[in-house]
Amino acid sequence: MNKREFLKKSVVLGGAGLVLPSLATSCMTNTAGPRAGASLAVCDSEGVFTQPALGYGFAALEPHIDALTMELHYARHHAGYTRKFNAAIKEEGLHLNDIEKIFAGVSGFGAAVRNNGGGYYNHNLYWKTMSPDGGGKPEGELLAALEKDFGSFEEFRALMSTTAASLFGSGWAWLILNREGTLQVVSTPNQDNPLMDLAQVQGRPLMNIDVWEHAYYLNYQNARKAYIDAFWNLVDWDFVSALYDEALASSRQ
Ligand code: MN3
Repeated sequence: MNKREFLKKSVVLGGAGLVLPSLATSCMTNTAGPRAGASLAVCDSEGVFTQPALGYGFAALEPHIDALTMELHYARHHAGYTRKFNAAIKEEGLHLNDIEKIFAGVSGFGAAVRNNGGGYYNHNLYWKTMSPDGGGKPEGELLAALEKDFGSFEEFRALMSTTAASLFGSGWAWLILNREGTLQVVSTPNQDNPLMDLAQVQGRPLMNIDVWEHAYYLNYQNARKAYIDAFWNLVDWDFVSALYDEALASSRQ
């Protein structure tokens, strides 16, 4: 079997959930298998990180997020991070395609890996956090955990909104499962994320909200709070719940 055949075969096997030795093309997150988390970092057969398909049209999130904002955000900003992330990896001679391993050691790499790698991953999660069929509130285990750790779903939502609204400058607000196994709301500056070794609080991201001005300025101008209020009409709780289940499972390994 030549190298190309081996790599192709490995990708197929990886999708079936077999754990393989570390492969150059393994850009999935830690565990192989058909997981929601695997959609957050995708590679082609050459091991180049690619931008996952959006999954809905640019206009699908209207009236909460307008089509032009979505198009510029996905096709320009996010595409740019993706391109520059791959260039930065090449530049540093990194032979690491597991994005979680890159983030776990990101303080040892150049700023271009940190900023563009974060920009690549963070937006992958953001697009998945939202859906035209989203909104409402979660059910089941995730709802129970939110109630346990925040008092109620409404209190969680208020805390995440305030965290996003009060973040100074550009960055992200997150719901994470922290290392103690507790749900926590955190923010990160710029394109940092809670998987990075230099994050103030580390944990597994379950959902995020982009509060860079490019995420809302065309429609909401400086009214960040109005954008955040509208965001809750879009949250795909099925996806967030699937990530929560996977984060719990991996924390028990
Ligand atoms: Mn953005």
